[in-house]
Amino acid sequence: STGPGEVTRNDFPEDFFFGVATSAYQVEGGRAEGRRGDNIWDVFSETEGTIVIANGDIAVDQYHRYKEDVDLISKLGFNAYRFSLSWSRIFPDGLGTKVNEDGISYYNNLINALLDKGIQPFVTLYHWDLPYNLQTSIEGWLTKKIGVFFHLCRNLFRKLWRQSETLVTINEPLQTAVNGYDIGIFAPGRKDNPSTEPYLAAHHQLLAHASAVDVYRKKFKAKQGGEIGLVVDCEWAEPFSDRIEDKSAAERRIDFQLGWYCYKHFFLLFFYQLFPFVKVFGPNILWDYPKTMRARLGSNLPQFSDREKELLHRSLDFVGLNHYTSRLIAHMPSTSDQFYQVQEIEGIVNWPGGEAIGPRAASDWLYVVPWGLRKVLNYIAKKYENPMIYVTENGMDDEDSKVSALEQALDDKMRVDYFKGYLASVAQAISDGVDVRGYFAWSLLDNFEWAQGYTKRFGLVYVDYKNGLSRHPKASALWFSKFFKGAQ
Ligand code: GBH
Repeated sequence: STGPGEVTRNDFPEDFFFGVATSAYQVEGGRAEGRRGDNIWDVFSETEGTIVIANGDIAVDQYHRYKEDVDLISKLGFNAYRFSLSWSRIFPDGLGTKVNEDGISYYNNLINALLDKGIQPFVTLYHWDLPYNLQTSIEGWLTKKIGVFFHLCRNLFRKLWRQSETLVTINEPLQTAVNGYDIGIFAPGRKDNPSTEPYLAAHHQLLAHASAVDVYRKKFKAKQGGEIGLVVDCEWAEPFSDRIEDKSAAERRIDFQLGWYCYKHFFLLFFYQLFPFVKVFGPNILWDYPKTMRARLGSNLPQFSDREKELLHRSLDFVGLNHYTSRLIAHMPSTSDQFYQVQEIEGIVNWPGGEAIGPRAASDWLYVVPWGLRKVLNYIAKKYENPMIYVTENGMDDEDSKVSALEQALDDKMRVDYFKGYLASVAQAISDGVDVRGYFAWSLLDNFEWAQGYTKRFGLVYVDYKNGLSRHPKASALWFSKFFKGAQ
């Protein structure tokens, strides 16, 4: 087997995508420019008492430096860039009726700059920066009316789709549901109704996703080709022990991350569509929430109509997976209706003997466990009939306060080992038969790390916040360049 350090470019198919990823609010800045409307993070980061100690008003200024950043991506040798569109830059009031041409042209320019360099754009429509007006006027993701998302997508497809071939509707609906509506550490910062709101927010994200995919399929795909999917985040859940309770706790943990947003029985549905009369007598195989969730949440988990289930059922051309870390999971009786308690699980970072599951990065949730990625990839392949998968995010952070000199920041040995280990794990999954088509390192640049502000640095490229936001490739960025040239 391939151990860390032995992974090479030849372990991946020739047409494999190797990219870097970012999101609009984390890198763009230009808050007051180009007639961009406010979003919920603009307001959340100004609210006293949130743990955010900074904001994305300027961020790392990609709005003005996109050409420099595209050159950088190209020089390093990546062939794909995953970024997101700021919804309120294109529709300042979020409603999808009045298009702001300044926003459209910014993204057209970015996409053209990428295509000029032969870099494939992977466009995410929504990475957490909901137009503020949609939060105040219709309660954001809590109501079905958020289906105005539909209009957003329709217009975007018309204006931008032609130039980009891979589209993600929503980034990590789980994080919006849980951090936005259960513990409230992310915008919109709600935490008073943890037994209902996370499930409504998730439900409406799924419906918005499904209707966006439906429009895209009917109006654009036939003419323009391309592919569309959802990005889910999933840590690997390794049973803490061989006890049956711990094994099913670990299964449950994955249901509450992945199963919440993915479908099963794709081929059976196809068969039902060919022979509709069979469906009347056959088992109900339409998409639905996992049984483990229904059992614990009952009527707090909303219901789908059959039509919605069918839409969702065929809504993924690919699964986008964000994966950073793994955790040991043990059974723990439920103590409250909060998200983690409801699952009846406990996440543990030390093996029974006391040894850590892996070295810790800067963030307290991020342990380096390369073998976990191979396991998640195999799990998805097995459970969901071997779908096409992109690893849409993978990476680790350094603590800003521990960086005292530039040379030290650029010498990121631990990150080099992280990427070696995780890429080897992807290569192993591919030889296991998993259909992985691309891999994106998070992130191109150090950037605004949500509730952690600028205190955590995930970049392959260092951003000097005290020196004009200048960009400096770290050893890990240079490692990728050598990896692409086959000179390891
Ligand atoms: C990704 O989510 C996001 O898509 C990306 O925007 C982000 O920059 C990246 O992670 C790195 O965090 O209590 O404040 O420490 C991955 C799932 C969700 C994992 C939030 C960490 C804890 C936040 N992440 N979670 S905090």
